Amino acid sequence: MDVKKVLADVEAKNPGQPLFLQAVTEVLETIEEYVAKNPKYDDNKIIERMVEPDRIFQFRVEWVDDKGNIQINRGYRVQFNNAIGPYKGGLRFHPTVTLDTLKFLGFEQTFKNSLTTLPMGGGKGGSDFDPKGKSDREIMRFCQAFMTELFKYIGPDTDVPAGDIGVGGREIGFLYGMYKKLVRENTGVLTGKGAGWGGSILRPEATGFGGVYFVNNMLKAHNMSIEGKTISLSGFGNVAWGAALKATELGAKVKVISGPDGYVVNENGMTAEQIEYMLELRATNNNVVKPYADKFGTKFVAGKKAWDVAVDIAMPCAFQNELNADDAKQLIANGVKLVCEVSNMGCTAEAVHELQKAKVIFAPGKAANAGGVGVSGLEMSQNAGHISWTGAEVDQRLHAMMDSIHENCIKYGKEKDGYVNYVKGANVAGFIKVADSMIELGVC
Ligand code: 2IT
Repeated sequence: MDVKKVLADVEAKNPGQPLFLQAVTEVLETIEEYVAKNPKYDDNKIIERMVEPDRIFQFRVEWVDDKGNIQINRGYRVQFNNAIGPYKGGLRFHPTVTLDTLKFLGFEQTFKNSLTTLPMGGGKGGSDFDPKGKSDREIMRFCQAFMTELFKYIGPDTDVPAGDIGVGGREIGFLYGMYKKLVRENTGVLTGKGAGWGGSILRPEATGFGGVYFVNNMLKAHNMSIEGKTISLSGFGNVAWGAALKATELGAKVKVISGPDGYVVNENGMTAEQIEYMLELRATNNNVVKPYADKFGTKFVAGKKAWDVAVDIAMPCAFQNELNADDAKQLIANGVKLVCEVSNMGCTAEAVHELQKAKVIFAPGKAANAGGVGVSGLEMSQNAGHISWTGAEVDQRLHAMMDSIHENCIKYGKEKDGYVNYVKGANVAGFIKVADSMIELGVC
């Protein structure tokens, strides 16, 4: 594989899509060596086939706001690769969403889902709809309008969406309600459903819990423990909430959480009440963290990122490219031991380079946040079997998935000097399963 040529082709064919190009570049650069050693991949043009999504749907979503005005948004579903199972991946509702965003996320999802050990292909969807400042009824009407188009392209064995930024349990409820009305079926076509109507126990916590299990595995592999470690989390949404809950339970101190407006400092870690309040904050649809500081009397630093504060562990849990090279240098100068992306592509390529150069233990989102989609896969299994597992059963399977991903990262990512390149490990391991399946399935 001539990486430079493939990347030049991807750039030429996908103009104005820097996020997609960033995601593809990271994968191709880290799997290059493995692909070169195994000519079957080039013989079957696997790379060229993998960087092209299977298909993309784009549609108009029209709905009426509380004032009676007609609103128009754009909706998408990118079905990226279904070699190993039905398309699977979240829906993002955020004003920055473009086709570029969803192609990068769908591409990442293909590798991540492969790592989970479950048979799930990669997909992603969403809209430029901005939930900020919207009433619950407006959110409901938007979700219903979105589903009147999306339902044509999805199905429990075809494509199974879930939540992502801006889409949580409330939105999945409104989406699923409309889906059921349209198709008159109760199937597991969406995951992240409520526990009373087909959802899996632990799905809301799964991304954050899985992220912390992965951090724990990384620390153990480097003869350290999570107990007593200080942590900064960006965001206060579902992912940061789950991470705060599990990290605190395991004896770590969550020192920082943040929002687009700034960050708050919890000098002694977080209390159960403070962790619970994160959910309330998200439900206000205001997207600010300052009310947390007002409520609990903690320090609030306006307009700054979480990465300013000295901690042992930094976990980006909010948005792509939220941690850049300067942030990485600041964290390194402050003695950070480990950086774990829990958001998808939370670090810029330059930041990853800085962290790896300084030999900071670093994990990419597609490995560390796979517990979310992993438990979505478990929700699909429960729905297909018309059964529900206990929290303990789901947690045990989540643990097993995160352990497997960590082992694979070590297997394919350990370098000669002993440093574990988790990015390379995750990409190679994720690639092998999808690529080999594509070969076995033939050109079709
Ligand atoms: O990025 C992700 O893995 C998700 N948003 C979760 C996807 C899913 O299908 O649960």
